[in-house]
Amino acid sequence: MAVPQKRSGRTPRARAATAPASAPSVRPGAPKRRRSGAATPSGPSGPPAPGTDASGDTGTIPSVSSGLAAEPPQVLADYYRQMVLVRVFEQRAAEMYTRAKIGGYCHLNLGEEATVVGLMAALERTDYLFTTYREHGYALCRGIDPGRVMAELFGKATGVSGGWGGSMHLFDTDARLLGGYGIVGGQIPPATGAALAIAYRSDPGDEAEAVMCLMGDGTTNIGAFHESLNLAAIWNLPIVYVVVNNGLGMGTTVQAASGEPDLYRRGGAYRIPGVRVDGDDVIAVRDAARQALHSARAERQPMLVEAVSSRLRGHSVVDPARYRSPEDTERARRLDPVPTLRSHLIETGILDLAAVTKIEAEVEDVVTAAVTFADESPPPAVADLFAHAYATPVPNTPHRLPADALMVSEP
Ligand SMILES: Cc1ncc(C[n+]2csc(CCOP(=O)(O)OP(=O)(O)O)c2C)c(N)n1
Ligand SMILES: [Mg+2]
Repeated sequence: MAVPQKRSGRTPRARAATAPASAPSVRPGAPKRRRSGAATPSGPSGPPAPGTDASGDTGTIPSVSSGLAAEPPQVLADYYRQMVLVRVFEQRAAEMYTRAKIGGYCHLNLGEEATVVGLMAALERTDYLFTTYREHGYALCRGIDPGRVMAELFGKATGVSGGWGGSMHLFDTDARLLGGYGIVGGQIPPATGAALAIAYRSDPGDEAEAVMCLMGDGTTNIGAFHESLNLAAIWNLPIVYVVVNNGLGMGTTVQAASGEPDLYRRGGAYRIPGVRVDGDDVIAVRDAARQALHSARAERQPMLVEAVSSRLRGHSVVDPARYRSPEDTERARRLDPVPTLRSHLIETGILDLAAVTKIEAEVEDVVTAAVTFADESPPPAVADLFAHAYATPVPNTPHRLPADALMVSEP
């Protein structure tokens, strides 16, 4: 397969087409160019510069956020509204699960709202998003109607995936949300492939498309993570891998599961620069993601962002999280980004109590309307049972499958 070549000024497609067939895409042992603007690694005599890898080898980048203080008030108010939307939507989803309106698996973003909103604020409409099963909030902040998201959780025909996907498989090509994956790490190869497609079809630049691929901390131990990062590095793909580090992969801590628990450094083996950011700070998350996306779209430099966050509840709605210590649970509550931003808005006079309460009441109404819409929507039609399946209906009918042309000889 012809692949994009390393560090070409030309587009990958043009370069691949003109490069001699025998030319290796990367000279073995050739030093890679360090990303411009990256923090300079310190020499052997001094400590590493802030944000750099201790070995000075991976080209990590410093945080660029100027913090909440420099942010226009209306932007902060909008982010607060979105965080409250995620919070209330997830609380209501948990309630609907206990009422048996939602079946199957259901994982919530409770506690991760600042990370969710910050990451989605960094994306352009033209960017592509691949995510995990813990993705309701991302779909909402990508602008998908809350009613369609809730209807998907209910398994209704009006749902964002037609009721076929459920909580873990939200998908919307208009919003460029390409899943929602229930298999841990399942999103990483297709996300990397989407970045490869972008690299083939278009030139790098400030307006170019890019891919954001989300995953949890536990996912960095999956083989596909390493294979994909390696390909992204040698092919110069416009992709940002984001690790949402909530400290736990189901009940297993990062320390117990990861040989390198500093997850922003896990791209180091592939010379992919990484940055760790406070996932409870919506502005810090947005700015780190924006900077990483800029490197991806303008320089075709794949990047890794680690957002350190906490989840307030169990792994899924049915997990009582008995493996967590009371101190850990208490810590997560203390760091809860929603009341933290609320207090900041009031204390700094950006919004008064009445304005904050109004936002919260409006969001409650939006979520109530979403639940009503989902509840009153019809289930998918039985006649459509096999509409999205590659297999033929049972009993088998002689209709042609996508791969048939490869298997049968045409007359
Ligand atoms: C390939 C695969 N292995 C195991 C599982 C079961 N499983 C579901 S979620 C999960 C933990 C993932 O943790 P993390 O990546 O940290 O994401 P988080 O749930 O914390 O958001 C596991 C092991 C799975 N779904 N797929
Ligand atoms: Mg996790």
